[in-house]
Amino acid sequence: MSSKSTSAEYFSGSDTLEHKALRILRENEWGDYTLPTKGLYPYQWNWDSMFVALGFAEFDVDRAWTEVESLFEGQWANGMAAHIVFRRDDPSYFPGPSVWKSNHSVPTSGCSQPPVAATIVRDLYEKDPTEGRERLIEIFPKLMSWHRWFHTMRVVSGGAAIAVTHPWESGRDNSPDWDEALANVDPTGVTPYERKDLGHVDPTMRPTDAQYDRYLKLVEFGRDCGWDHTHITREGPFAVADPGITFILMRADRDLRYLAEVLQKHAAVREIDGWLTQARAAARYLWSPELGAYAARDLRTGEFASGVSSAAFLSYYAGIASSRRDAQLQRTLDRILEAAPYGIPSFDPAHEKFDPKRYWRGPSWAIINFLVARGLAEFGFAGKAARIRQSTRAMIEKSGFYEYFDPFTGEGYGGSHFTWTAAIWLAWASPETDAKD
Ligand code: 9WN
Repeated sequence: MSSKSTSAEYFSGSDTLEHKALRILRENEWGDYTLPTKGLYPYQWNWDSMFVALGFAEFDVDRAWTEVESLFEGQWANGMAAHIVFRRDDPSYFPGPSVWKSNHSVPTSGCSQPPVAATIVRDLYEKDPTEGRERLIEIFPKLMSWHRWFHTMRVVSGGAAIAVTHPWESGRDNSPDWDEALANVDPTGVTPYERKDLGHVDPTMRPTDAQYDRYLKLVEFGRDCGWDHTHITREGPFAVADPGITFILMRADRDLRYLAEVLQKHAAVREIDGWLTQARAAARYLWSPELGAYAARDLRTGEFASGVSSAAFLSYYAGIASSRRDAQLQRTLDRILEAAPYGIPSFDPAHEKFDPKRYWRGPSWAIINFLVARGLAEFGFAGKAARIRQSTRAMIEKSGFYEYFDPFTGEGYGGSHFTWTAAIWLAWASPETDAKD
């Protein structure tokens, strides 16, 4: 284990970024789980927790496993690992458990989030296979049933790409990827509510009220049908094939398959192989020749999103290679990285909908940068991966541990003291991690 294990230092007031990052993780710990950041997000979020586990793994692998295990306290009987695990009611966030009404014994939201967990479990296991084996045995069936849920409940019949039925499920809430499909959600009659996020963050950095009305309307639709996920995906007002979740799940399937081999779970290996037979068809469905990139696609209309989001470049992370498409995809990526020194911008800077400040409509996010760069490095694009890593490092060095960053100036936006940014610093972006190269 690295010098990070000498934990006395991080409460000693040392001002190195490494110690600040460690403090951010510890200060946001809430027993066995960790908040994204106090105030703005006072509960356990699904993919946040998994990135946080990666950060913890740099100095406390046992605590990292605990973070993963606690997330699955919010797993439903049908397999879904919920996007928020509430456990209690906190007035600083809306919508809370009384709005979602999940009917799960630990109150949760009613949708899921990008399934990075199996990949991170593999990372934890590989750090210490001897210690990790018992924990892997426990968590493995939970990961299987969550992936099975995606492959059955979030696929529209005959399709291969994974659908999101709420922008919150994608983890990229107000991305222009959802604009057209969201415009078809009628917000009439939504129960009046008060936004809490605007009490924490400047409104120019957050989704609009019109978007929030539709987010809430979709929650009401799910709640009113008793969270019948089959019905929501097939008949609900919003179902969009998401390159983010599709590619993240594809990668997670491959890592889960590896773990199934480790545990000699032969039936599981066969089941995962069945899921992976859909991978190429899913990628084909999401490819837009006009955009020169993978893109979200409205499952109700077949229409592609109007522009390129950073999720387009997760195909490498997913293990998808296609020489013809990749040549075009690389040109698109080069163009976007050239335009934005603190890339990857979450949406194409050349597009009219790009906004460098507003959440998933332009800002650069450390977690996406990490995932995309990881995939690029695995496919031999070492220079580009290093460039994305350097710009992630630079924006954190410049501004601190913000939720997201201006892709032109590196200025930090949204919540501060943000745990996933701290975790990505510790696991991947800090100069200390150069030793791993
Ligand atoms: C809704 C916690 C979460 C992230 C998401 C991000 C944001 C929530 C919100 O914060 O979403 O889930 O209220 O804005 O978009 O990716 O997991 O950090």
